[in-house]
Amino acid sequence: MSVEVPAQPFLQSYVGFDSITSQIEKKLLKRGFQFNVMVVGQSGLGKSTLINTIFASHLIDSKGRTQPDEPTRQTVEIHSFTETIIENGVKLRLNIVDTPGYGDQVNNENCWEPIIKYIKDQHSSYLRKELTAVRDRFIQDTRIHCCLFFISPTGHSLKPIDIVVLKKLTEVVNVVPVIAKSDSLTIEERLAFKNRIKEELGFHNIKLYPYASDEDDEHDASLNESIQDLIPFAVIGSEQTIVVDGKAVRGRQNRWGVVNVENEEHCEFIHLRNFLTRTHLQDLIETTSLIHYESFRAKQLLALKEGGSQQQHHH
Ligand SMILES: Nc1nc2c(ncn2[C@@H]2O[C@H](COP(=O)(O)OP(=O)(O)OP(=O)(O)O)[C@@H](O)[C@H]2O)c(=O)[nH]1
Ligand SMILES: [Mg+2]
Repeated sequence: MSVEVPAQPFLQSYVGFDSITSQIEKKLLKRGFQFNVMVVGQSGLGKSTLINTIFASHLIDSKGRTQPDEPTRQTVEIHSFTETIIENGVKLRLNIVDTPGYGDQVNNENCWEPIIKYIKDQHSSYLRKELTAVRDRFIQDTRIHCCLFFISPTGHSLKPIDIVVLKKLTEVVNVVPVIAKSDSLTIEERLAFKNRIKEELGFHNIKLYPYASDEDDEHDASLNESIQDLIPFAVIGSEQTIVVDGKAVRGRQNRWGVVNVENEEHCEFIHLRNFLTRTHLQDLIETTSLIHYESFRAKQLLALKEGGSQQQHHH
């Protein structure tokens, strides 16, 4: 997020530099945050259900299904859901982009292409607005700040197709893996699977968010460490409401009983939600801008320049 200090000196009255940061802060907080998340993964892993669960878990209107027996429809195209959340006077516009699952075609080659194209299109449209926008005008941000990658709860290993898609995604977006439908694994199986996935990701040299940096201060470093232990988040999604201690929450009936998705002993849904909407929100936005968007922009501008000089050459 870029912040511009007013060029005009304050002549009329003394305003200390010490107050500038709080002025900027106020301005930013008033404007609020636009935060765009995308869900990607094999078909039927509960991507649409988790989006619904995230929105329902906030104490605001959900546009999700109300009838539990209504069949889940397969997602056939990319579309997004937006909701504005206000917490302690800070406005957050949370936008979640749902994508069709892949993996059930005979030929899964290039199944990731529409997803990568969508991400790049958002960068491209932001760049266009940036190049034409009047200075200081607010640009609507549709760039994907975080991509949740759904891993099938096999308990064994990642699928070859996952490795391919992960490689493509990590080149253009912050990727955070989650273990889908983790109610099908016991706590022990889950832990073993997590470690197995981490090994595999390391082996294939897949660069996930948060990235290591030399510039990290102690605060960043400890923030990242605490989150690295949790990734991939083992999540459970549900479209059914259950009542626990008089409070309506999302839950699932399974062979051991009822799982409350908001119970931290059952699943890491709450950790994921806090990670997205509280602890790492600002950093995910900044990293998108500083790393992924910058690299896209540099390539585009270079191509433009080269195109331009080639044209001049012809004349
Ligand atoms: N056991 C279990 N079932 C789940 C969970 N989340 C979703 N399901 C079920 O899995 C099925 C598929 O869920 P969807 O949310 O449609 O999956 P999707 O990933 O969006 O599927 P596509 O749109 O085809 O890619 C539904 O019957 C859900 O009820 C979960 O956490 N645990
Ligand atoms: Mg879906």
